[in-house]
Amino acid sequence: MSDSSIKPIVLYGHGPTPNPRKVQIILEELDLPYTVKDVELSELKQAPFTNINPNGRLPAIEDPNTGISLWESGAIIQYLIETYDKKEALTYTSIPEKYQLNQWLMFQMSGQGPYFGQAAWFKHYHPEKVPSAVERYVREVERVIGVLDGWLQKHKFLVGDKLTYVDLAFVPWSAGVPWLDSDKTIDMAKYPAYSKWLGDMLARDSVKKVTGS
Ligand SMILES: N[C@@H](CCC(=O)N[C@@H](CS)C(=O)NCC(=O)O)C(=O)O
Repeated sequence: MSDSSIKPIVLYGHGPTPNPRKVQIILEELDLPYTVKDVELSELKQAPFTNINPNGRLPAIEDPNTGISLWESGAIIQYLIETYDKKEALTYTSIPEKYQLNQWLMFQMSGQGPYFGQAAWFKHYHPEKVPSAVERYVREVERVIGVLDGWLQKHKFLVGDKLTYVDLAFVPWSAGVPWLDSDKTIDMAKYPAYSKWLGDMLARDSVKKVTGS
C-alpha cells in the first residue's frame, strides 16, 4: 500500500523507451504513487518540454511533494532513493557501499546506456546500413555484459548482499539486448552469471509491470 500522504510524482516518458523505464521500476519498487505523461518524440526539443528538460530527452520528473523537477535518469533515481527510501530497501548509506553504488550507476549511465543506445540506433534506425558501426557497438554491448558477468560470478549483487537500485538500473537496456542483437551474434551461454542475475530481476513484479511481460 502506497503512502496516501505522498502526492503522485509525474514521470515524463514515451512508450517502451529504456531510460524512463529505469525510473519507473524504482517508483514501483518503492511503492510510490506516480503518473506517466507520454511525450511525443517530436515535442521533446521544444517548449514546453524544454522548460522541464533543456536537453530535450526522456525521462524527467516533477515531484509535487518537494517542488523539485529533474532530468537525467541516474540523477532522478538517486533523488528518489535519497528522498523516499529511508528504510534503505534498495540502497546503502554505509561506506564503502554508497560509493560503490555510485560507481555502478556511473558505469550504467556512461558505459551501458549510451553504447547499447548506439547499438540499437545503428542496428534498427540509422538510414544507411553501416556494418562496421553495428559491429563496434554490439561488441561493446558484449564487453559490458562480460564485465557484469565477471563480477557476478563472484558476487550475487553489484553492491553488498542485497538487490539495490543499481542492479535494477541495468534492467531496461539489458532487456533490450535480444532486440538490438537480433542476429544473435552474442552467445549468451558465455555469460551465465549475468543471465541468472537479469532473469531474477525480470521475474520481479515491479519489472514485469513496467515492461509489460
Ligand atoms: N542520459 C540520459 C539519456 C536520455 C535519452 O537518451 N532518452 C531517450 C529515450 S530512452 C530519448 O529521449 N530519446 C529521444 C531523443 O533523443 O530525441 C538519461 O539517462 O536520462
